Amino acid sequence: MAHQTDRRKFLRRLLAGTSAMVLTGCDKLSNSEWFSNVLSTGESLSKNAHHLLRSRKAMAQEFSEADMSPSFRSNGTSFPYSAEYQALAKDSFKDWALEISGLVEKPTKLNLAQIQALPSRTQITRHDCVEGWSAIGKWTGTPLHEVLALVKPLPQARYVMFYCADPMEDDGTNLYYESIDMDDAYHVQTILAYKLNDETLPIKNGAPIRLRVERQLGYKQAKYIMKIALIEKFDDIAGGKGGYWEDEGYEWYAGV
Ligand SMILES: Nc1nc2c(c(=O)[nH]1)N[C@H]1C(S)=C(S)[C@@H](COP(=O)(O)O)O[C@H]1N2
Ligand SMILES: [Mo]
Repeated sequence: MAHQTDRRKFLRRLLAGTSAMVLTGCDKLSNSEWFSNVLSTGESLSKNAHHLLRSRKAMAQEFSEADMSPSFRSNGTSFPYSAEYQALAKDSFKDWALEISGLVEKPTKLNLAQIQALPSRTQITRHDCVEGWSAIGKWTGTPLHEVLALVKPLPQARYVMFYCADPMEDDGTNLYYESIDMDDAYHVQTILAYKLNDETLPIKNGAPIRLRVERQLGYKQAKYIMKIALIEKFDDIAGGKGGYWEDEGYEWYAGV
């Protein structure tokens, strides 16, 4: 009995302490380094716990031909208006070449034929856009790990940046861009897609190549890729958040 009373007293004291902190101390505490350290530790703990439950190598669900959407809509840019892109498109991207540089041993330039000569992967997956629509499409492309094997990332490389052809401002500035980490870069379903539903990738869906990083939301699936760079940190790039929509406030890690 005595033991229970003690316990009740203890709980009451604990609650009182908590609400006092909530009512009076919170602002002051959140400014202290101690409190924000505790908060960020909690955040990274739950992130790690999440990754223990579902490994970064886990596969996105793949579907059958019967599940495919009758057509795959276009969202965001449907035809980059830059003169450079228009000229490349006119010539079916024969003069297009993908530069892969940054923190790599062997910076490389690959044209479309060279990319298509590498081993390919085909996958039927569901695309989920935060604007509230989904579509199931069949993608064929070169696994990014095949390209990484050619350029040999240096140990300090932490992210892969994708620079796109489409300006997001009317004055031609602010090109769309995205980034993923090395776990996603080496994921077997991460491909540089050049076919959609067994056809040459249409311009509206990102020709000549677009990223498919399955298990991530639509805005990570960069279209119209012109350049890839391996980097250590993106603080100095555009808005510093690792992607066009991230700079506007979206989450950088948009995966499950
Ligand atoms: N370069 C570029 N990539 C982009 C976008 C864009 O506007 N430009 N939009 C993103 C968004 S929000 C989505 S949902 C998908 C749309 O891909 P889709 O046009 O093939 O449907 O591409 C993503 N990648
Ligand atoms: Mo989207």
